[in-house]
Amino acid sequence: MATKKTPATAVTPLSNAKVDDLSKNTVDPAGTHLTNNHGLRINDDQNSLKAGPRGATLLEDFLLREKITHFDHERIPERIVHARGSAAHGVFKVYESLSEITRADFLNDVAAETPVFVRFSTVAGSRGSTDLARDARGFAVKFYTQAGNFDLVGNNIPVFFIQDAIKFPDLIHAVKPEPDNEMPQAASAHDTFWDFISLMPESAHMIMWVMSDRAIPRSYRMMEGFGVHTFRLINSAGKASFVKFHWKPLLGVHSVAWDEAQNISGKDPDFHRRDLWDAIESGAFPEWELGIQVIPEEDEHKFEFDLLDPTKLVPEELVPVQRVGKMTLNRNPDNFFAETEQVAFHVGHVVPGIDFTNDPLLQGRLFSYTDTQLLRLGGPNFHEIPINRPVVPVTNNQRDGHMRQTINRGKSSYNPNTIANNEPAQAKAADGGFVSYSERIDARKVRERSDSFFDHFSQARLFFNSQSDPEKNHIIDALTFELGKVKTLAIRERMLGILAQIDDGIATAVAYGLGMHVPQHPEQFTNQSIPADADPEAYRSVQVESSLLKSEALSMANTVKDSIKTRKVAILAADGVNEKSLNTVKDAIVAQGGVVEVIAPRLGYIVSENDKQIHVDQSFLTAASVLFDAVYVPGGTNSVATIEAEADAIHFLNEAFKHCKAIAADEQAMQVLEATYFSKKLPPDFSDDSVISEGIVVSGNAKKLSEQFIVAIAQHRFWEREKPRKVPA
Ligand code: HDE
Repeated sequence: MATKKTPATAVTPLSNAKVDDLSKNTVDPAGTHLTNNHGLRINDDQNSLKAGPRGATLLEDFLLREKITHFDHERIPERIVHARGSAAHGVFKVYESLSEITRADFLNDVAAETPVFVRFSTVAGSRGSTDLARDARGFAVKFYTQAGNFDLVGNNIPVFFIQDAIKFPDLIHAVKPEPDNEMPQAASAHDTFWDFISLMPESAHMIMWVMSDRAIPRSYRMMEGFGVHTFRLINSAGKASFVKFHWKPLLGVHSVAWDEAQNISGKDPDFHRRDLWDAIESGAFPEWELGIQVIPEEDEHKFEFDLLDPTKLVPEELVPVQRVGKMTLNRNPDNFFAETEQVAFHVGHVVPGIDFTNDPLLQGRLFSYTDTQLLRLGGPNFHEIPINRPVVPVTNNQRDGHMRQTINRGKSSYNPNTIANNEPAQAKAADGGFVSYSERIDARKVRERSDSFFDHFSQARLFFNSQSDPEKNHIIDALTFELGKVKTLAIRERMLGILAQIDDGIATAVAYGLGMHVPQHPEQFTNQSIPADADPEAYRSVQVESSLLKSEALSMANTVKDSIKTRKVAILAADGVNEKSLNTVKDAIVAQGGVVEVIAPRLGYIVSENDKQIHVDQSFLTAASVLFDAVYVPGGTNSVATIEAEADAIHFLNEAFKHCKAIAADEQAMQVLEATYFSKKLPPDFSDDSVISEGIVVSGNAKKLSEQFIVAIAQHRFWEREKPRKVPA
């Protein structure tokens, strides 16, 4: 018998009904012998079976054949969109029963802790692409409720590019790498994408979002999530309300700079994946509140836009977001492929109390998500894969198919039947049976777009007008970058025509960067997504002015900035560092939940002025400022002299300054700051023992410095200094 050994790594102790369910399939190799797939113990896994030591290899070698065959089949098709993702387990709890508006049990029972599995993703890139691509992020949540699985398959952007599912393959073909040369990877900055967008003014609103910093998040943990479509909530009396779903991150919504994103893509393409993993491993569990905007059915036509149009959001000023529950991610997956890769989300996975609307994008998605799993996961039994199966029993008359796991007893696999007492029996609504909302429909069958879907610009404008000045600059820069990568001048020109219909200011600024003029008659750049026999006039965008000029929730400048939890701070030090100056600041940051790494010219340890060994986490070779939120230079004569002479350290500081991060220095380290580019950019009254505006803190008092530095780090970034104080780095 195998002798038991201690497992090499401890299994994360956190548990819930889904984690317990998964444990039935979890295997731990500790203390076992190597076997083949049929349980046969293997004696030699190093040599194939040969006719004599020098071969040839024998076809008889079933162990070799099994091992190689399995290996040959280890890959499955990656997701056609959202291929690159990371996921985690967690729980959801509702704050108060929402039974007045929905009968969904997990939104009624305040005692219930509903297990969730959440997968975040980019959209366009392949499985191995960088996390920091400019892109929307998927935010897909599977709730394992007592009434079956509910999937909220959303994005970090509340609207979408297109209004009708039939355009989705075109959109994705346009954004994916170009078909002749498979370039560029995970990027929209190329001709085919902008060609398509410039012909589809309905994408204007989404384009504002993906050109904003929302498309380059600091962390998955610092993103909002949105269900995008309008859904329905139904209460037990059968009364329906419209609903928009939101996820609000407790750490606030934060992004990186575009230059930084591009650098991170080289230094650590797994930046978001690592960030999520590390936060959960360290016990800093990411949290979001579930928000809902509830709209009574009778108010359906009260808005300036159509609730069924997925290119529109409902401004929070018009319908406030009620925070109704909290989701906490508290456990990393055990196995990436089995869980993160094989998880299959579907907007059609609903539970009693939640239903669809006729949003034509949502309607198409209801078809797509099952269809795609049939190919990707190889057959109709993907719901049996452990990560996909619900925590409640599945009993029906569906049978067989590739890789069937369930062993159904009995002779009956049909309904109605008498031989099995007509079981499994249908459930009455009162027993949890799902009843589709009986929406009244009385219509002609047409291929048409509703007249209410032709306002393409009012919310694009609302979004732009709601941004702070630095955010507006970033949108203009992003558009100039992306269109600057477009080679066909006519595409750039058409896009300037679209932008001019959103806002003259953006169009003029982007045109300047492109060395072009804003077209004189931008309205001629119209919708080209028109049926062959249609009158183009009938498909023309209509200009509508939103009665709301600004919406606070749309700007990240208004997000919460009250915490440094999980923020990464670099301490640049060398031999001779002042231990107190280093540790006082380090301890203060760690006490507030920040993460500190000491970066030195080489790995191992440095020796402080008072002969203490200080562990070095990274060297200047392995670290980069783009992987940190803030940087501190402690005192100590020799350490300061070494850092001042270390070009990589000065680059680190210049880059941190360029990316608007908080920077702190002990007053003894002033000479290091003076060696940077930005010393010339600092205000003339810059002196030690004072907080310098714009996120630079210098003091000889380590305690005071820590307090001020912590306030500065919590601000996330000092975007205001970006343009006036630009430095080469
Ligand atoms: Fe998806 N989408 N989508 N999508 N989507 C997929 O399903 C599709 C749309 C979203 O982490 C695919 O299992 C169509 C909007 C997320 O596994 C596929 C249309 C939103 C994920 C698919 C849309 C999303 C997907 C590919 C237009 C935001 C990743 C793999 C009608 C509300 C889920 C898969 C995960 C994945 C189809 C539009 C979000 C092909 C046809 C709008 C987060 O079925």
